[in-house]
Amino acid sequence: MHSTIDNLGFFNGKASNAYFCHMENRFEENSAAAEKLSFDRFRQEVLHDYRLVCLSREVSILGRKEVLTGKAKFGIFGDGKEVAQIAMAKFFQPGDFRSGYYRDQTFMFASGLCTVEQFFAQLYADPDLEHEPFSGGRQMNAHFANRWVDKEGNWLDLVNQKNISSDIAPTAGQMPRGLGLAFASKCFRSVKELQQFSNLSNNGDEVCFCTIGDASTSEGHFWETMNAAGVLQVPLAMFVWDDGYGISVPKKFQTTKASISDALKGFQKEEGTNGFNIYKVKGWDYAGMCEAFEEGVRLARETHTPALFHVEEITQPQGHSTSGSHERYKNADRLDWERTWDGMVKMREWIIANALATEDELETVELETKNEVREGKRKAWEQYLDPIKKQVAKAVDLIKDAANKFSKEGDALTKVANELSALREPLRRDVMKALFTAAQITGKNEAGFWVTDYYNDLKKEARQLYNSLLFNESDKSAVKVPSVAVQYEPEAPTVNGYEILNHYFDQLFAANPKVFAFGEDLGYIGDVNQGFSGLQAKYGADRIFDTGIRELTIMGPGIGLAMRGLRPIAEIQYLDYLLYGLQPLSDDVSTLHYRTKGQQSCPLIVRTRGHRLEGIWHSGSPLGVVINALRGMYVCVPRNMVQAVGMYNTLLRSNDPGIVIECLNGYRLKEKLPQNLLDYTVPLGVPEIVKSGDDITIVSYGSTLRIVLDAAQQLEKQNVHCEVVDVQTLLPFDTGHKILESLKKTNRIVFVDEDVPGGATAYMFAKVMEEQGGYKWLDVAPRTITAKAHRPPYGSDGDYFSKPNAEEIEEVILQMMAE
Ligand SMILES: Cc1ncc(C[n+]2csc(CCOP(=O)(O)OP(=O)(O)O)c2C)c(N)n1
Ligand SMILES: [Mg+2]
Repeated sequence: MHSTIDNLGFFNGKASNAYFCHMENRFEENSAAAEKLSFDRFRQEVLHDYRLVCLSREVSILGRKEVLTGKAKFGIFGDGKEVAQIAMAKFFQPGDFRSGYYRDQTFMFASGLCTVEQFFAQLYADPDLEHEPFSGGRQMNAHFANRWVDKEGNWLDLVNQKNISSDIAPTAGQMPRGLGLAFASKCFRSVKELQQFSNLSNNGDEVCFCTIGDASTSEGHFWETMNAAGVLQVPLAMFVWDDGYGISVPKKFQTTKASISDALKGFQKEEGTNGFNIYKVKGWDYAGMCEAFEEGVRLARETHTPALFHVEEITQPQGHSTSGSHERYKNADRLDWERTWDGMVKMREWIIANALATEDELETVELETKNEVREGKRKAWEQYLDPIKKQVAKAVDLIKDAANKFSKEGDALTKVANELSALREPLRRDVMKALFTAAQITGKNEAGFWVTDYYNDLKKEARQLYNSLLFNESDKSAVKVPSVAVQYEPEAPTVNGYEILNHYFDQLFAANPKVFAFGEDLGYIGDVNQGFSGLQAKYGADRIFDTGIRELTIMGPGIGLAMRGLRPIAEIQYLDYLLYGLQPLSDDVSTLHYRTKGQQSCPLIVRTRGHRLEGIWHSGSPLGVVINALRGMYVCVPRNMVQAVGMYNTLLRSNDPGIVIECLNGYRLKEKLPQNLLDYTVPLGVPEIVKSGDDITIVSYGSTLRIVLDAAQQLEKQNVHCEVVDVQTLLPFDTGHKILESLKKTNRIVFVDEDVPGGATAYMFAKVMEEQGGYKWLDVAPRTITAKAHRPPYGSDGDYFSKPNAEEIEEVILQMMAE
């Protein structure tokens, strides 16, 4: 029997058959019958795999056609990567995670997590989650996911399902998340108190399978992640699909030595070092890949040693995507080479050469899968179109009914109805346009009532389909957390701001084993402002720890832990450096709940400190950047540490992600120590009046409030009574329109912050004027007072002349009072 198995080394000329030998050895009896049985099983597995290769290839071919004939808008496919992904899927077990990219369709088919119909449903942008279970029509095709959280916001039994974290298109954007998902296994293994959460991990045995294209390894994200993985020792199995190109740009322009595994050689784990295992395999070498993947994944699972599989010589039979043709940048030799070394072709040759199937048998498989794909595609299209056709039919009926009731406008209405019903492939928007046009024609006339009514119904339905679930809408929504007031003992001590946080984190870590905190200088010294001082010694370096200087891959572990049901507080040392970690927050965290239509949540808390300190690099307050980049996260701007604690409590009671920006100059200011540190909450979107007055409303937040209050005290002496409002959170912003109530009383308003002109003050201005209708209550022109457009020079005078100061605020307000 082993002579047959030895032949599996066919492709690379050596006996690269350990995986299959291993399969064989599972049958211990040496009898001829057992040998025959095991050979049959092996043969069946190979044929099953070949069937999947054919199926996936056909999906790519028909998928491309659907786009080119206009039934879908864009397509990107996994042709050329089939064999490698089938090999990879063999080692993907229940409990494991995938953080990948748009080439992984075959892996999804092989893992049983995507059907042909579902694939095409996504290609057509079918918004029904039942048909398109990855994103409910929100993502482009081949952006996969599955459900991790139920509708009430409870984590599912992740240990007994295969877990696909939702893909994003930014190249290498999957890397920080992939690191984090793997890192969570390490946390689960090292923190014994977490063993009780048996649905979330089985002793950290879960491997995160991460995939990336060769060109995307040029991104800093890749390098930062691989370095962190090598340092941290996490079960990350990294697969690089090397097809030699990033769209049109060949790898000689992408990678040193044009080989990612060569370039990474120094990262190879050796006896007594950290690092990771590096494997070089060929994308057409089915047996060789199985062997390498088996070993690398096993070591990752058992020892948490990361693995990098450089899968070379992969092809791209149809080019990058439907947006172009690869004949434009690949020469005839390359195209020829790709045809010869196509994994599907090679696997077929190998099956025949090893007498695992006959030519006829393979042709049958090929024909059957072609039919299967055609049938799946047809069903997906029907399912997608059916509800739209029903809408069209109903709209046409209603418009025609209305037409019958009019004499003059009847023809115009009939025309609208006929045009709509003539569309062969109508979209929802065609229905909306027809109904709207018809409603315009009927005007307020009673005969048009049902047209307008249906238009409004569809608009409501579309809001659910296309605009819902940016945040949690269940009881796990952060804006639904009940407000609990802060309490003080009669003799409450007054302490430094940082000590409030320190007491709080101490109690938090004692109470909740799911909470982790990490960042630069956060572990051993307890962060640069001592919020965590002494706590690593108390709660262990597994839960409170230092990281390298790598904001991107501080956010990544934050994301991974949060998605796996833990409660990370991931720190960016200064708000000025948030930009380094912003991409995953903006592209991944902020969109996750929306892009999975509520199937995955990332209750990450980002802790940072900002606003006023000194100089160009430690005084940032770029809240305009933050609120515009992070729609999908809550943005908390506490004025002091007592408020900050209430915000942490609110976020921790929810499944929504948030960022808390502590005041950099507030750690040594004195505050009274609350008595119910773990219990009180600051409701999000509810401003607080920190000083009342009836002459003018000043709206601000964070450190600037102290300057505003200084100015307000001075103005009192001149008989100007300012009402000072702390917005507390920018996202959400004053959901109860408290500011409008103040404005109704004062009829004057000014918005003050330390951001650039047109930044967060412009946002607050628009909210109050447009959304709250504040313009109706103005006696004088409203103003914004901001920092200058440049960053502040170093030193107190640099600060004074660049950020709003009390005198400037006084001056503006006196002017407004005089108008
Ligand atoms: C940050 C970012 N830059 C550019 C793009 C556009 N883009 C999409 S795919 C791609 C090439 C990726 O090539 P590679 O990583 O080799 O993957 P392949 O498509 O070849 O599998 C580019 C440049 C993007 N999606 N994200
Ligand atoms: Mg490539």
